[in-house]
Amino acid sequence: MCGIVAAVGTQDILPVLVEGLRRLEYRGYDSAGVALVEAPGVLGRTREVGKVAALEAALASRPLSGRSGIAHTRWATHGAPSQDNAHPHVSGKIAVVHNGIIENHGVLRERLESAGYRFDSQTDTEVIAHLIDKELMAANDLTEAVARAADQLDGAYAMGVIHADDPERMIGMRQGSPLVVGIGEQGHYLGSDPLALLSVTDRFIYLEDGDLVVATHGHCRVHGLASASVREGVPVTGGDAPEAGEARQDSDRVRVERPVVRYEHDDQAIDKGEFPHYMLKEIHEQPLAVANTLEGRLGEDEVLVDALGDAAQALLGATRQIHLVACGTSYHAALVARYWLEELAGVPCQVEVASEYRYRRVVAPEGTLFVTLSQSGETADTLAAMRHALSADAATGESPYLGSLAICNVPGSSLAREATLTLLTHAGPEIGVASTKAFTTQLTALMLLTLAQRQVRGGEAGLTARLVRRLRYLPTVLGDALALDGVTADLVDRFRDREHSLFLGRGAHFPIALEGALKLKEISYIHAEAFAAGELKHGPLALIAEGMPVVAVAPMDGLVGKLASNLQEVRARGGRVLAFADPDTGLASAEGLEVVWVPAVCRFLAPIVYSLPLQFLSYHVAVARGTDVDKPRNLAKSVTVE
Ligand code: HGA
Repeated sequence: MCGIVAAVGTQDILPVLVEGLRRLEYRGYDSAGVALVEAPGVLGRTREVGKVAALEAALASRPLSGRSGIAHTRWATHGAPSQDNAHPHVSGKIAVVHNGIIENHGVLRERLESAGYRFDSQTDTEVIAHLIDKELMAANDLTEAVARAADQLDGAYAMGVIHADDPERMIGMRQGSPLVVGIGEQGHYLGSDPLALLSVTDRFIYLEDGDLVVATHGHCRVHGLASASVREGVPVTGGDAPEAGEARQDSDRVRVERPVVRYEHDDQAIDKGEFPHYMLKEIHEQPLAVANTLEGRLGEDEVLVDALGDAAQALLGATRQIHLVACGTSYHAALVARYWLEELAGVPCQVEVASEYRYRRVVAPEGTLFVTLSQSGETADTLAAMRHALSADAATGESPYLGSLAICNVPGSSLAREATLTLLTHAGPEIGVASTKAFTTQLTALMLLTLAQRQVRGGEAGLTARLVRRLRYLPTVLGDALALDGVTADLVDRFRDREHSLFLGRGAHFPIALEGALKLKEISYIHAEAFAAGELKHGPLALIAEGMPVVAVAPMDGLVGKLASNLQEVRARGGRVLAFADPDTGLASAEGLEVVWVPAVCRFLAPIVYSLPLQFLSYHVAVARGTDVDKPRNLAKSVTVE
């Protein structure tokens, strides 16, 4: 998704902006641009379609410099990827970068056109620039003008704004899309996520919805909506005189103090190191990532429920059923967890994609816990679903839910801040668009949740203890499974020239088949469908033709015999089966069937281990087909628009 970087400092900030854009490249984008106040009254802007490298080349031939500026990588929602549609957008002396969607851009555009504004792009963003310009004529103050413009916008946005006559000031604002403020020695910064700014600071303010920040190189003031501040009990420190060069606050906002949070990071985590792609590096990081998810959360024979958060005992103790809501890969993790939660903890469980959940009336019986999953903690649909779930019901005046639990990877993200309880996955930064370690660490966190739920419900302790011991051993098994890297690299010929494929699994491995198919289509662009193998004869068998690649997930569980029969049906029709299997299954390579052994693992943890060969397979097929593995076409990492 779009990435924002902005800076105001004591020296030329172009290098900071370009480095920030490079660090945001992983999010997926189609064009990039930058605007700086080069001298009082002079805005310099450069925009290019394509990669940040193209922008850098343009800047090399026509350099820009200045002490305040904004920059952007765009993932088009309104208007095709083009130079005219690339951000920053300019109106008069104002330049704006924006992440999100302005839903009422049509009416605003008409209104602005009748007021004499000419549009140079098809974007919704350009209305923001013109609106601010128009409001500035009435308000005569940039902060006030931004706030007044924002009041007219419906939808989601994070934005950065500069003004040619005000080289010392930058303004940021968020409503529904993420934005952080970086506090540095040499200035202040804005970023869509902290990763963009780690070269200049590790101290951040995570803005809340409605927050407007005004920053010079030496000062940074956050103005929050008065009602929100009171509701959240945030101390209001307004009333002091504005700093020189700082505008007075707008009427509906008050000065608020937001905590400054230190971002713990390891610079190697955002470096590809010896690997050709982030995705391959992140697949190999899974033993460590899963060990980090487990760290401090396992006792001798049980999950340390209190280590899951202060509210965990009370919340899980009162839970009678669970609604799991997520998108994409996280949704697949939730589907696996349904099998675990119902079998191991006896908790009724419902799973739904967030984009559907948020637009229907859901009946949540008393004692329902709302659980969300999102790598970034900023996934727009998931966040909106959680807000919808926790908002008051019109009839009762209360949320029908007991509370919420967010499983995510980014501390300080919106989901982490707003949920009643947060279970961080500690996977480290995930840069590849196709999620790998975020998925297996989510599964690990969900197993911790399952066992915690089993414990608080008084489930038989022997099985809990055995599973805890196996969980502790899981990083070692995942380490063994890394050997499948080379094995799967030798299998790509089956897929390289194919346009269609099927994935099959049963039980908790059906969602793993779904995830395997998603991975393959995301990065190799081969059409891949997944089915619960028992469903084959109810339709999908019609797709099987000579040579059709069919991937089967075949660990040692009670359903493997049934799965073997399903595979016979495929082979009898000319399909070529590739089965990832446990040696104890008795499956053996034969005509139309190639079996690849996966390290032995107990059936409950097998979904985590069997994810690895499927990730490796997609990776190697994508490399063989020459696609852009880390940044597949049309996709973005942190899906912050609806
Ligand atoms: N709507 C804007 C910004 C898109 C965006 O935030 N993508 O992640 C545009 O289309 O330019």
